Amino acid sequence: MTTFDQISGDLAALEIEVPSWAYGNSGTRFKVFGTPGTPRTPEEKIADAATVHRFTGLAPSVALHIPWDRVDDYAALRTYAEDQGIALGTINSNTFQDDDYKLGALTHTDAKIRQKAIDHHFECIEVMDATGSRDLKIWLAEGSNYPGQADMRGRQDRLAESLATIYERLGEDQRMVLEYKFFEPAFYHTDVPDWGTSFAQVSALGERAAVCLDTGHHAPGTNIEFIVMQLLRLGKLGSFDFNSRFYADDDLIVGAADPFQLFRIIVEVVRGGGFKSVAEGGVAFMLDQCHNIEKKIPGQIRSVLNVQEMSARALLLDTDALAKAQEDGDVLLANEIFMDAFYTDVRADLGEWRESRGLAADPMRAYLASGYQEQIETARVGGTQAGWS
Ligand code: LRH
Ligand code: MN
Ligand code: MN
Repeated sequence: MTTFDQISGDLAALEIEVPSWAYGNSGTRFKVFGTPGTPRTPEEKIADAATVHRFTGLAPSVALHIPWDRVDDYAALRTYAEDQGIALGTINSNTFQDDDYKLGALTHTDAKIRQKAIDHHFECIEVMDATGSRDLKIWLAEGSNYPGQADMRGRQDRLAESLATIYERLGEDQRMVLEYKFFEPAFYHTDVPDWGTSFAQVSALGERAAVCLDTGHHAPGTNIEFIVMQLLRLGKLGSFDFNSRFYADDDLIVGAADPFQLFRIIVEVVRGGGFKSVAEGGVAFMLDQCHNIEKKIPGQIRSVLNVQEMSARALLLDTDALAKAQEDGDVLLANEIFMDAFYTDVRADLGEWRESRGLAADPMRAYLASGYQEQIETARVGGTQAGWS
């Protein structure tokens, strides 16, 4: 049996990047509900992200989305974040909210529009230079709605060319991660619909390009941990966008809909050697979520705690005993060992572990008692929309 003491060192490597857009108002295409205290500026989003880190010790960086978080002076934004105790993380490009991109961006048949989309990515790389960010994350909304509408093959070729042009612009210490999604907003075909396409595209680019796996971007029933295993095996799992879903890309709190799936995913990350700090080359853990009806900061606190809890359980898996049971062909024992780790209640141990590191045993209660929520609700009026809904 693995004990909690044995895993506490590994657990300390856990870093979860939070998305700036989780702090803005968001919703569905039916309604965006305003939430009191919502940030009005990128700085206020960063302050909220820093608050999540202060209470949990788990979220040392915040991802930005350009243009949602566009500012005049990114170096100043970086200093602002560092003064708050966090770093600016992944820079997300956005080619899904411009009329010019209705029929495609990096894949468009018109070279001028492709260049415009490439230039946007060059701008993102300049932002990264100023913010000190390592990763450029690309998610493409492009595809088609009707059979025959587009030449899927030609689009794939243009995509390869556009990505290569962007990749060449990256600095030595920068990476590109290419996110896939099986549908939405395109409903017939999507240009990067699955891990295989993302893998093929990033493999053609080179060492510093990898796949981003958003847990909400697969068909229901997909064995996501198999994909995690395969990408780690191939050395191409760059990052996660964590969230949970009941139906499609619901962007609910990670671990809320299916904690067992989150556990299984993290087991494969550990198995594949990816459970390390980002500095040591681990897979980047990010959240990509929205809090449409719940308060945003507590929603983010719950999310990072869920990841921590499932990470602890995954680390507790007795891998030696499991390997033996697997080799012996002992189906039921192997499954029992696996489930034992999943069913272990780590909450009390985690509480003590946090206290030993100067944090509150229960970060959620500590935040709610801190007065921060009341303070922002009074001070901020007219918070911004996250941008995508
Ligand atoms: C697309 C996506 C992608 C975007 C984010 C806002 O569904 O997952 O990562 O950048 O949502
Ligand atoms: Mn995503
Ligand atoms: Mn998504």
